[in-house]
Amino acid sequence: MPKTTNTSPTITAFERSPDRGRGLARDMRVRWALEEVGQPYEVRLLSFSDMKQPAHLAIHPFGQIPTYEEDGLALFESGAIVLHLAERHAGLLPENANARARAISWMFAALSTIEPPILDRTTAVILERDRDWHEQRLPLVDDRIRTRLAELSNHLCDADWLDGSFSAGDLMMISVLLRLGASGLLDEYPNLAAYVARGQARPAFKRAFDAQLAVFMAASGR
Ligand code: GTB
Repeated sequence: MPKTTNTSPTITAFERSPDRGRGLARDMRVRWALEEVGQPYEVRLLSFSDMKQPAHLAIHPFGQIPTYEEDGLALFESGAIVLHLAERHAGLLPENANARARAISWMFAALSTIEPPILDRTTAVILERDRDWHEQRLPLVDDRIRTRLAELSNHLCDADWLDGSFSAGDLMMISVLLRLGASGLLDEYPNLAAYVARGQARPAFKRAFDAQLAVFMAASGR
């Protein structure tokens, strides 16, 4: 629900996302969190060049998206932004202190245990395709992903969410797993594929997805 009021926080996103609005850029997880907690927001769209200018580097030292700005606070790193939102609004973290700590563990697991091998695959497919060792390396990368997916699949078993009710841990994990997209790896674990589909079926996910897709459609004049 992007809105234009003075009190709404502002996030940054790609002016023209390389994924053509398929929800893979990391503003998607921030938009999803904002939608889950019912917080209207504004979006500042940036070109690749804008991201490297001093104005943006002042709020993101690495010149990337997403960022998050509200009164007196500027944040970068999608995980930190989602955690900030989850801590300040009801709906993304359990009330019980121990359950809350476990949900935060799942956020970190998504970002520091599951996402790195998935990013390795993206790097291999996009940047290393022409290397003569690419065909040998890709199966090794895929097997490292499979190890983590098998472990995650065993944990999830037939539950809907990772630890009780839907939480920021699920939001982050599903956002990360979505990056596997066309690899087919997720389909090897039917309960994980169903888990991701459950996340995508949430109304807040759909609103966030539609909002970021609309940016790409507008940029391409459709
Ligand atoms: N750890 C940071 C976070 O979680 O916020 C990583 C931020 C990041 O990688 N941002 C990327 C970026 O700004 C966009 S999301 N890149 C520009 C740059 O570094 O100059 C990564 C991304 C980009 C494109 C696709 N895609 O086209 O599918 C998917 C994901």
